[in-house]
Formats: sequence, C-alpha cells, structure tokens
Amino acid sequence: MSVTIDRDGEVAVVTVDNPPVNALGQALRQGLWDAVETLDSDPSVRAVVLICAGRTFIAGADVTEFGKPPVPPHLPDLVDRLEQATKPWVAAIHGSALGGGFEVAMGCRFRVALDSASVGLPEVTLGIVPGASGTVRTPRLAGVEAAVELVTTGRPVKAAKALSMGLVDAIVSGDLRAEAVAFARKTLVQPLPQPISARPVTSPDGAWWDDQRKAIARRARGEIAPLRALDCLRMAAEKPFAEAMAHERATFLELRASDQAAALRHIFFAERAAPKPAHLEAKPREIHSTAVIGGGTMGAGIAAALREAGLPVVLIERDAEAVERGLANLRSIFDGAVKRGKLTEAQARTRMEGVTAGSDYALLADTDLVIEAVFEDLSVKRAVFARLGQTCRADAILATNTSYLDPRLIAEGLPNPDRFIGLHFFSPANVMKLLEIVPTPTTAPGTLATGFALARQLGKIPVQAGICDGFIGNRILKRYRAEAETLVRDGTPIAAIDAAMRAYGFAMGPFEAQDLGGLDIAYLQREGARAAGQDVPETLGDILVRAGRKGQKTGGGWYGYAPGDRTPKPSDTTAGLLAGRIAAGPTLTAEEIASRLTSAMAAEGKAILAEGIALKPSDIDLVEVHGYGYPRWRGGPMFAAGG
Ligand code: T1G
Repeated sequence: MSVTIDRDGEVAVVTVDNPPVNALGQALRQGLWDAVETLDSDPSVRAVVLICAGRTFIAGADVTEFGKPPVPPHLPDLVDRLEQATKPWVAAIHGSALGGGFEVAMGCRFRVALDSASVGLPEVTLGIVPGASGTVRTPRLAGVEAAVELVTTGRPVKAAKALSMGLVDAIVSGDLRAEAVAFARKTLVQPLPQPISARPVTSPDGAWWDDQRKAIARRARGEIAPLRALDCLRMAAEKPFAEAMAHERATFLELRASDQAAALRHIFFAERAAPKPAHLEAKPREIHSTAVIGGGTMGAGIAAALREAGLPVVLIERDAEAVERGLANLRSIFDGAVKRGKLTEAQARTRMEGVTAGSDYALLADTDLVIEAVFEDLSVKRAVFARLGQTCRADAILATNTSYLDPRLIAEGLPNPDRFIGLHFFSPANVMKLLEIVPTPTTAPGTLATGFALARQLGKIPVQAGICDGFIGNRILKRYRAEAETLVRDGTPIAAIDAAMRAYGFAMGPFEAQDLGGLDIAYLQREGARAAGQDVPETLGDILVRAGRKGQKTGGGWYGYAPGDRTPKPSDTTAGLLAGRIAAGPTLTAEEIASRLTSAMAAEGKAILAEGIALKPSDIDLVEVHGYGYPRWRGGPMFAAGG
C-alpha cells in the first residue's frame, strides 16, 4: 500500500496504490489523512488531484476489515478532513469509484471521471448502508431522487449517467491524470463551489417518501438495508447535516453486525473465490470459436451468452427448418434486449452477424468448443457426440448441457474423452449467472480449467459438481419439492407453503414455481427413472399431471388459472384429486414451514458434500442463490444452517 505525492507545478498529485482494488483499509486511510495534512501546510500547492494506480479508483472500504474493531482515522472523519482541506481536491476517477471510494470523492471539491468509469454506493448489496456520508452528501450533491436511486438499489452508474445526475463534474478520455491536472488548474481561476456538506437539500413531500418505501419494500422481499438506507436519506433531506451523519453512522454500525450483512459478505467472497478454486492448476485452453448443437430455448440462450462475450458461434440444427427456428429463437433474445434498452439495434445486428447456422457438422471441423444442448434423451445426445467425435479436432472441447443425464453415459465411446465435460447452464442461459461444471473421471485438468475460464469469459459463476442425479442444484430442488409435498400430505395448505417461502425471501414458492415451469418436466424425469427400473414412489405431482394438470400451460396445476391470467387461485379440482392423500395435521407457522424446507435443502447439501459432489459449502450456497432464487441475504442454505 502506498500514497505518494508528486507535483505538476502548483498542482499536487496524490497517487493511491493498494492492489487489487485500492480498498480503504486502515493504512490507506492514514496515508490519505497524512497527505491532506502535508499539502495543507505547503503554501506552494494550490490544488490537489487524487488519482489511483491499478485497474480502479478506490472500490470502497476494505470489506475484510468488517469483522474487526474499527481503527482511526475513521472514514467519515477522513471525508470531512478532505472537505475541509484548504486547497481544492479533484478526484480523478477510473474503473469503479464505489462505496467509501465515492464518499472520498465527495470529500473532494470536484470529481472528474474517465468516460469508461462508473460510480456507485453498493453498500446495500452488502447488507449495510453507506457509512461515511453516502446517504447525507449524495442528496446534497445530486438531489434526493438521484440519491435514493443510487443508494437504495446499490447499482453503480456509468460516467455519462453520473454526469447527468450531477455526481461528477466532468467526463474526460485519454490521459486521466493530465486531464485532471488541467481541470484543477481551471478551478483556480473561478469561484469554488460550496463544500457538499454545506449545500442545501430539498425534501420531497411525505407521499413521495411513502411511495418510495412501498416500492423498495416490494423489491427488497425482506432485505433490511435498502429500507434503512431510505430512512437515512430522508433524515439527510429533513435534518441538519451533523444529525443525519450521526444517524447514518449508527445505522451503518448496527447493520454491519447484522446476520443479513454477514450472509451477503459470505456470498460476496464466495463469488470472488468461485472462478479460481484451489485445486485448479492446469492451464485453460484458449477459446476463439464456438458452436452450439440445438437451437431450442437452452441452445439459443447459450449461443446468445457466447455472442455476448464476443465469441463467434456456429449454430447446428438437424435440418433447414429447425435451423430457421433456432435463428428465430436467437433473434428474439436480442430483439428482447433491444426492447428493454439493453442493446441497440446495431449491437443486436452485430450479435446475429457473428452466428453461422446450418446442419452440416463439417462446419465444426476447426471449432475450439462445442456445446451440445439437444433434447434431454440419452440416445439423441449420444448420436450427437458420435458425430462430433468424427468431425471435430482431437483437442476441441466437447461439452454437454445435460441437466439430468449421466455425462459418462453420454460420452461413452467418444474418442479422446479427456476433452469432454458437462457445462450445465440455467434457463435463460444468457441471463442466469450460474454454470455447473461437471467433469467426468476422464476429463483432463486442462479441459476442466477451460470450463472455468469460459465461465469467466461469459461472466458466469462457476461451480464444480460431481456426477449424481441432478448434480448439485436439481438434486437439492428435488429434495425441496419432496419436503414441500410431505407438508401438503401432512395437511399444510399449498398456498400457505408458497406464502411462507415468499416471506422467507424467495420470489415464488415451490408450487407456484412448478406451475410456471410446468409439472411435466419433473414428471417425465420420474417416469424415465421408473422405466429404467428405479423405485420412484408416486408423488402428488404425478397425480396432477396424469389428470392433465401440468401448470399454467394447461390452465391449472397445483393452482387454477383464469384464461389469460397468471394469478394462482386455490383449485377445487386439485383439492379433489389429492383429497385421499392428505391427512389433517398441525397448523404450522410460516417460519416453521420455511425452516422445514430450508433445513431439508441444507441436509441434502450435507449429503452432497459428504459424497464429494460439491467441493465446499459455499459452492452449494452459490448454486442456490444464482440458480434457484434462494434469497441472497440469507446466504444460501448451508450458510443459513450455520454451515
Ligand atoms: N474490500 C476488500 N476486498 C475487495 C473489495 C473490498 N471493498 N472489493 C474487491 N475486493 C477484492 C476481491 O475479494 C478480490 O480478491 C479482488 O479484490 C478483486 O475483486 C463506509 C463501508 C471493484 C467492481 O461493495 O464490486 O465502502 O479474490 O474479483 O471483477 O460506505 O470487486 O482476488 O483475493 O471482484 O475487477 C463498497 C466491491 C464496500 C465494491 C472489481 N464497495 N467490489 O471487480 O474484481 S462497503 C463494494 C466490487 C463501503 C463505506 C462502506 C468489485 C470491483 P481476491 P473482483 P473485479
């Protein structure tokens, strides 16, 4: 860690260097404090530029210090000290100025950002609120509305938007240091703006705040920090600076010690550890060309994810008609992104231009990576790999997107099986961040490393899974659903179970989710297992599917649905079909229901760890949070169970 000072005439340049992300640990806080003191007492210095070495401006307080007792100088005091400096400081921002980093920038009189930079206050994503004036100075800098959006969502904004919100004073490109020094020089010939803490703030009326609270509560689904952040922002808009600062600090310290913050820190660090598991030593293969076999929902989603990462894609389907359908699926993904403003028309066109489609496997003769995403049937998949084995280079990586079949059986007879691996994407594959990586006993370390490298290239969270029925995620899902059915058999109403899991933080309960996805997927899976001679007991879901109730797509499943309406309604038909299987039982509270189901997930997780199907508990938590909607602020089933 270093804080160095050099000069450009009457402008001093303070450079912070604390890899990897210039986090504001105690040493850096002290270094900056000393720099302010030094420069304040140097009459030859008339302005100061604060800039960072490395890939980013200060990315926040050092999260690894959160469990330790706070050591001075405390960040709020450092920000005040910067603001009281006798010379104007200009924060020169590149990469991400986040949390305490943006608060330090607000201690400076001006903020100049590189056009590729972003700024934000993501503290709520760590279960806390900004703790060094983020909720108090931001409304004074950019207005209450902008501050509420920035702080309660925790979403950073790009430089252009930051300028329009008033969060930065100028955007520059090219040589940030030179531009910032020039900007600093200009400030010397114009009146200085007031320090942010002294600027007025206008509070919207009570109704506006109430509307914000309702909207944030709906979005938060039990997460505390966003609503506490709103309280701090209102205090900042209605009370004097010092009073609001005291409130913010008290809230920050309270939430930092909370269970939700501990859970969110657990997920934060698990996400950062996931792409580089300790056992991965081999060098990954470089991937410059890819192909996807199958243009259905999963295939098109995977092709879109590969295109998002800038990789050229060959899309293979069995015949011309299916090829057109595959291209249409892909096109509709990009068109949807244009409609949502995520892509421009031109970007969508470029995405499609990078796709070659056909049914001739000869197109794959020189492809680096091929991902199979055809119908979930063993013989169909084996036929695909037989052709890939004849066509592709011996060192091409061949992957299957199977979610239930045994990858070893799919790869049976494949020449050079060391290049084969399971890459289990989640639907929609271009959106869902989770990627289960499933090596077989013959998968080479280099192939496994390539799977992880591909995840980084696609911005996915990779989790290595062993081979068993459903790998990690679907196996736990099966246990979760079975436990939910047991509660129904014991007399707990379906709607009460769904309500309990929504109250726990899930977007949907187990039965609503099945009705949305379709009960027949798991049913066919069970029937397949029964046909293979496995003893799979009849489930309540089987009874419904056999009665034609597959969910929303058939107008009814666990619930009933009015035509054109997706609102689940208790169904007499379902009650009638299941009547004989349901016994009267104790009425459980929502907490008891949630505890039963999440404990069952954790118990299955324990078994998965014991069998070596998952390498560590946090991997299971990442699977559940990024693949199955487990509330992030609960930390995942293993963390929630104290694992
Ligand atoms: N503290 C400590 N370590 C951090 C860190 C932080 N704030 N941010 C990142 N790291 C580590 C990370 O664990 C990893 O370590 C390495 O840096 C690279 O990270 C008072 C209290 C900046 C956008 O929430 O969003 O300020 O695994 O892989 O993809 O109000 O890191 O290599 O050992 O993510 O290039 C608010 C969190 C804190 C920002 C870079 N700040 N960081 O992304 O790299 S709370 C944040 C990020 C706060 C004040 C409050 C991202 C990044 P390792 P990486 P990246």
